Amino acid sequence: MSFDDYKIELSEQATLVSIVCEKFESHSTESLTNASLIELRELLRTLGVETASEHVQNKKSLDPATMLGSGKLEEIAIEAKNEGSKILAFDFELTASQIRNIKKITGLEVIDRVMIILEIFAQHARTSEAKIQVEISRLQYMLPRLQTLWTHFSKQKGGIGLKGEGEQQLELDRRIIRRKIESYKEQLKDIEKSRIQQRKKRQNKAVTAALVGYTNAGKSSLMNKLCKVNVLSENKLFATLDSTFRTLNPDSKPPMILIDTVGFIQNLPNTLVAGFKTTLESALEADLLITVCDISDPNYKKHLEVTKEVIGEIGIENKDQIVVFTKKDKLQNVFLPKIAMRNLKASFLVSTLEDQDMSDLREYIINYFLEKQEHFDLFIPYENGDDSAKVLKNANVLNTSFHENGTFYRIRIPDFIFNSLGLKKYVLAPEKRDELLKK
Ligand SMILES: Nc1nc2c(ncn2[C@@H]2O[C@H](COP(=O)(O)OP(=O)(O)OP(=O)(O)O)[C@@H](O)[C@H]2O)c(=O)[nH]1
Ligand SMILES: [Mg+2]
Repeated sequence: MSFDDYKIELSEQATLVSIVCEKFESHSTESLTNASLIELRELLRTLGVETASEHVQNKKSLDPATMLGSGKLEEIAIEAKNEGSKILAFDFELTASQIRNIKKITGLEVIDRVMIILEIFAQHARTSEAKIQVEISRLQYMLPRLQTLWTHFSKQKGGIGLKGEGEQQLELDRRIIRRKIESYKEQLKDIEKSRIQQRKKRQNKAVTAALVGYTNAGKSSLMNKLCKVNVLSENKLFATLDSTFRTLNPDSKPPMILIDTVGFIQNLPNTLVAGFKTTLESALEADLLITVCDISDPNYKKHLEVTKEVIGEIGIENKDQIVVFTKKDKLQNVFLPKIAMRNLKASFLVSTLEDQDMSDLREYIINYFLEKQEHFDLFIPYENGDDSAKVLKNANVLNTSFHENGTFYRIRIPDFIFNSLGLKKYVLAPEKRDELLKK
């Protein structure tokens, strides 16, 4: 049996199913359920699956066997078949037995929110690290569901098989999967080692800002405009799954690097959380966090909340932060940005389609870093030309004057970089500096 047999079969159209139930935190009110359903449509659209009608049942308590009541499920199945859907897409995670029971009642294929997100991650993973992480998540999702999947598979093949054969196969598959997960984890450790080495290389050489925020907010588009590069930006959820590093402004000293990261989503499947956070860890090295938020999305507040939560979970909430609200060109309500920006210390409203906005934001980020840099006054004798060259290469020179024995420089440079250049011996005492400036 090949592991591909466990992958979901996606046909062309799905009917959506959800629930409103006080006891179900992520679906406890009508508005939470509706917002999540809009997102489910987007997730399915990203996978190329058309979405048909949606069905929501209000329930006092959840039915452990099928979540929704079986009568309601029968009704939904009739409508789904009438409109030509082969799949029911549930907007929450289902257990193996729930999937089995619902399939039995409805006679339709059943997929849940987790499978859908896993499938998108699998399709969008590009680097080997992202691919391995997604594969681990998928195997972890499969492990407790293996029995259902296996029964389903043997039925599909028409082989009833001997009972013992099925069980043996199941145990074998479980073992194979566990072993695979272990070996993937080992591979990840190696990749992590090389990532740490690369991070060390960047350290002390550059300053960095990380773009973080909800999926589809416009992070990659900003990266493209600010760095004049071409990172994949698409109207799809989770277009980016790995971190990309680009130089913000090649002329600035030190180089300023922007990091584009994986987007966030509410109700991220548990199996994906660990992998997702590792990918986000590239934001740990950032000196500045740029939270990107699509202000034209009716749920922008929720998106900001989710972003804040994730930032807290990976422990980077104490970094300097600015919020960039994007897609202002799509905004109907002109007062909204004022309300949204009222309680934020530093925030920007932009459209990536407007060049002026992009150059203002770029300047703001560059100035942010420049202002954090220290001033140093140096006097470098002419015979130490190499050190003068270091200054010109690494520092922002504000003032230069040439004297009998050497050159005076007033420079701006982050102190961690200054310390690594070995130029401390040239720093002038204030009285000496005043004397040189007078000349
Ligand atoms: N109208 C408008 N569309 C924008 C703007 N910024 C980005 N977009 C569009 O929004 C969609 C998503 O943009 P991306 O840059 O891929 O978003 P992202 O935050 O990187 O998304 P993930 O990688 O999925 O997390 C694309 O179709 C962009 O063209 C904007 O200012 N105005
Ligand atoms: Mg992106």
